[in-house]
Amino acid sequence: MKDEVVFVTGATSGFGQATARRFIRAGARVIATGRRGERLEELRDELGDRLHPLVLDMRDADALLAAATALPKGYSDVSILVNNAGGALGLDPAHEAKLDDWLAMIDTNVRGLAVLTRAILPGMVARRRGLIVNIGSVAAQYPYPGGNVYGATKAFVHQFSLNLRADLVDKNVRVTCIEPGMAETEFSLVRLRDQAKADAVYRGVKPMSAEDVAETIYWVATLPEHMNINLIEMMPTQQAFGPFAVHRIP
Ligand code: NDP
Ligand code: 8X3
Repeated sequence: MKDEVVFVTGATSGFGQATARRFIRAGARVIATGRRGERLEELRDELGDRLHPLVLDMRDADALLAAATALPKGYSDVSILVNNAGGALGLDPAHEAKLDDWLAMIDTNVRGLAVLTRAILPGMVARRRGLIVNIGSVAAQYPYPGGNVYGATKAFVHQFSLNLRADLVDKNVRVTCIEPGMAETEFSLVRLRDQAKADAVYRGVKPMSAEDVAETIYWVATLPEHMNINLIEMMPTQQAFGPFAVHRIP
């Protein structure tokens, strides 16, 4: 791992923060991004100077492109890109959801992820070395009430990951899409904007942890170079699928 430069988006919390810790512990250098600069500074204080904090808003395409071309010495040859930043905003039915929430999810989970990938990928191809891990969701595959645009953004992540594989088959650049189910992070607090409601999501369940997902990302990154894991879908044992909804007229 000491030769790896890992670019982790959304490292101020949850999966991204646990991923930054996991790769630093293994000896890699990590570029850690997010909007909350103070949390990135705290992470550097905790993990040391192999972590490069970078304040970035995934909705700002110009900032993403500029950042990718201005990485400091020792961090410029990104070998692993973990496209993790994002989340869900709201759980309202489509006809009541806030349009601003929809646009913010599209800008972050889709547009930002695509822009950053486009910025980092040419270097990987030129060096014939790289791994992109995209964080999707079970919401990409299984529709549920209130999942509307969030699930659709993750369906983009799913298909984009597979299509990247099609383009990169002869470039020695690997692509994996990881699709988690319920994991306890700040995800539900951000989505529901209410601590009590967020706590209720995890009540009586042993959800996955941020570390569970980070360990999976790390496992993917430690596989032999000739192996590409295309997709991983993971859930807590206490989560599964429901029946189709049928609206019956009385
Ligand atoms: P958290 O809310 O704990 O972390 C989200 C991270 O994304 C934060 O670091 C946040 O940083 C960053 N982020 C969000 N919006 C932006 C933005 N506009 N610009 C830059 N960074 C941003 O949630 P998770 O760790 O759970 O989520 C990580 C990913 O995993 C997301 O893509 C989410 O959709 C996905 N996921 C989560 C699941 C879960 O149950 N927890 C299950 C399946 C998928 P900051 O606010 O500082 O900018
Ligand atoms: C997060 C998992 O089931 O809340 O992507 O959509 S879920």
